[in-house]
Amino acid sequence: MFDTLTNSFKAVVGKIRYKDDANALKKATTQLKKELLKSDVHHKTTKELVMSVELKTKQTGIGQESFLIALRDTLTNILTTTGNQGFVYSNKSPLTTILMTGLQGSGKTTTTGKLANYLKQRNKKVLVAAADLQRLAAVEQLKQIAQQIEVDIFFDESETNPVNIAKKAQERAIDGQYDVLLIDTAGRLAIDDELMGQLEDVKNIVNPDEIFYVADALTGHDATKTATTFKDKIGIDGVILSKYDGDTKGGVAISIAHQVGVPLRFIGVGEKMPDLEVFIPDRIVSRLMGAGDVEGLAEKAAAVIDEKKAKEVTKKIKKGEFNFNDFLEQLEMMKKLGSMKSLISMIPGMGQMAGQLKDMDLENSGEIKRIKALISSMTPKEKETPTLINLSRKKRLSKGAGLSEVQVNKILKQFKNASKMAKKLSGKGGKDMQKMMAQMGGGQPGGMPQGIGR
Ligand SMILES: Nc1nc2c(ncn2[C@@H]2O[C@H](COP(=O)(O)OP(=O)(O)OP(=O)(O)O)[C@@H](O)[C@H]2O)c(=O)[nH]1
Ligand SMILES: [Mg+2]
Repeated sequence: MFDTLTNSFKAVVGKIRYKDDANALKKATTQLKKELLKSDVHHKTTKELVMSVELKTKQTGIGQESFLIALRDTLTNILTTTGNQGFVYSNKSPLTTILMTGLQGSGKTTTTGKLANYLKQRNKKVLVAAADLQRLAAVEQLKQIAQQIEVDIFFDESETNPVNIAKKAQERAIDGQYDVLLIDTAGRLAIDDELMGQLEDVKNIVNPDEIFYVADALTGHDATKTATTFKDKIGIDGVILSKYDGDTKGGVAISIAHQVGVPLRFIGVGEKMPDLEVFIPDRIVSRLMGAGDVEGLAEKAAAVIDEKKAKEVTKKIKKGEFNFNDFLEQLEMMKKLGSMKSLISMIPGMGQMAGQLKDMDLENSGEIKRIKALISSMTPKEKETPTLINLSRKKRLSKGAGLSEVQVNKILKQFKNASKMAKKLSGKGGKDMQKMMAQMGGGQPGGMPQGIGR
């Protein structure tokens, strides 16, 4: 995610070897400037950043440490823009209304789903509204997302005016005592005055607490330009940078808030619902400096892991009662944590590794698909009591799940090993559930890296 930038910073810092070496500082700042521009950091931001780092380093005496501190402070300053951070609830009413805006295909609908999922995990009652009537399949797309994350949706197929949809959705949200209403709108070209006018009308009728602009990271500097246009035309309170996972340069995230004058609130780091990260400047700086984001990781895990369930499972393991239903539940929980790659980059010192790692896809990994197929072919009794599964049952399962007997045996063995190991681990206080997950998630190669998600 941030690995290109982190590597650049490392290389730059490496230029300063001795104390008070003004020449080396000059070389370092020159390279810093080059690297930032190459990463697509806006040229104005780059200039300010480099000047500030140079000045601050000189103030405290040239050296690697002072340079690092200067870089850290400057980055934090640049990323911090006046305005809200993360998701902020209304202080005017019990309902928080958010209007989602952005260009065609920028990721509005996906991000609406991701935000809804993020809020749901934090125990909020969320309603999403399908106010994109421009594209034929738009309502259907949001319906599918809402169903997938189990969040309520408001749509009205007899309605042709998005303004009315937004209004009705808000009434529904108030009546239904929802905490948050997210209104997904039609994609538009910045120059499309008609659509912009429509957005303005929606804004006037629902009076949203915040307007989010979803910017596609892959459009580079254009993301900054279009966000500025939207800010000037209708006013925005936050930017969400989508598709950051595909952005190998990464610099847009550094300069967009600074240039637009609106905070970057979230970044989208994949196509799936959990692939959304809250953008808190000092945490991001920590990641940029290769120091990870322990706070963010803990917060993410706390939102996803059900403490009560985790305890129940630990108990079962200790008693040797861990079964296939528990196994599936654990897999689902892992899925909710989102992309492995982004999780790993939050662990101190692991940023580098995340860059080399091919992302593991919990939903589509062949291994997990096979495990799921096998378990879903089991009878409820078999799921509850793994020891029931004998040779003839194995044969039936292999046919039912479309797997070879070798594959079935392999999975069952993995499960057995995992339960054994889990039992051992839970004896030591039940802390190392993750290691158990690592065993289960695919056994040997391609399995989950150990010790993640604590
Ligand atoms: N890799 C990746 N893909 C993303 C991300 N966010 C969105 N996408 C993909 O981008 C494409 C467009 O996303 P949508 O959410 O439909 O975009 P939209 O802005 O609603 O599009 P319109 O409604 O047509 O304007 C889809 O294929 C999404 O899966 C992200 O963070 N990472
Ligand atoms: Mg859409």
